[in-house]
Amino acid sequence: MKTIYSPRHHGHAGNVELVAGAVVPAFEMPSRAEYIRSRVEAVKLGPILAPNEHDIAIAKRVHRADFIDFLPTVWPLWVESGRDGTAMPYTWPTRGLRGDVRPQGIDAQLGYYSFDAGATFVAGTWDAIKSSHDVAITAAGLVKAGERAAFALCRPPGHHAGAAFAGGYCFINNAASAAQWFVDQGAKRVAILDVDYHHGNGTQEIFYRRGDVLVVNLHGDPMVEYPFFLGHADERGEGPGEGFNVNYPMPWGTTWETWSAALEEGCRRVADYAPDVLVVSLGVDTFEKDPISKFRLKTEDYPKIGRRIAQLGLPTLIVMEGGYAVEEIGVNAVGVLTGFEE
Ligand code: SP5
Ligand code: ZN
Repeated sequence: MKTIYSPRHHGHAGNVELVAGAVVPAFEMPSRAEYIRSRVEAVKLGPILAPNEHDIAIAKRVHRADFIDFLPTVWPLWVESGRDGTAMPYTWPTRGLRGDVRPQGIDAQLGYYSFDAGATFVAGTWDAIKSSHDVAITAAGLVKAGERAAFALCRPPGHHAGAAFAGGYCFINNAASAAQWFVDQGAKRVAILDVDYHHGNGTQEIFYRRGDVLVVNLHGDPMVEYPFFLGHADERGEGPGEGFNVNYPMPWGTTWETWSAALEEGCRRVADYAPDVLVVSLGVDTFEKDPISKFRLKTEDYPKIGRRIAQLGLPTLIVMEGGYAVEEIGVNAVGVLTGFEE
């Protein structure tokens, strides 16, 4: 399997996040991608290739144009306002406030275009976001050209980003944009299988009213787990999308036995849908030692995930999302890929 990777992710570095009322170094850090890249090399998974540049108009097929156009302006506006450090929002348009009027100034607009304080900007962030999207679309191109599978080593990740908001370390929804790209290239049906520990709220929102993109999510129960405000089992899609969104929320402490049963059901839903192509949102924050997550998958479980997904027999684009046990992220993520190839 070929891996698409860009060193431009390195510019998105030194960010901070809020944990329990304190400002701490962000869990989503550059070494994540480097551990994965090293492991791809160590196991000789296949060539590691640079992405091609793709028009950002591709991302505007799933995101609102004004949101995408805002992203490259954040850091310059932040600096213009006399700040440095990490650009981060602090106020959001929740219930009872106006979410339909775009206010002025960097603080107001950061809040308008996000749902939490978890998608922060430094000088190199926009370039990293753009390169991550290029990685996803380039890897999608390999699958479209006939490769059985390709690995998009995306960083920053994407699945929390919705049509007009960033959040949860995510800015552009790489998996959603790639899925839409397949549709625009002629795919009649695309399935997205999201195995990250956190619910892929952005992906769900983007495709919620569509029947041509099936979205299947396995994740921590939003009653107790981030992102808290989406991901329940009764969210099944709306209108033409009715029945084409499937959520498997699971409790803290979930082990392989329960998780793999949900994977089995999810894979059956994908198989019944008979898509032309599958996009996997691959997070390995389901790992027992993940510092921000509470499932208990073991390193030996990840190849089994890859094997089950491969059994679907579909052209498959694998897009990197989360995973914060940094030293083990390479072994676990690449474990899925080697399992897929067995
Ligand atoms: C792509 C992805 O996996 N995004 C996850 C975003 C999670 N943001 C919330 C982090 C909550 C951190 N809680 C830390 C507990 C440390 N003991
Ligand atoms: Zn996650």
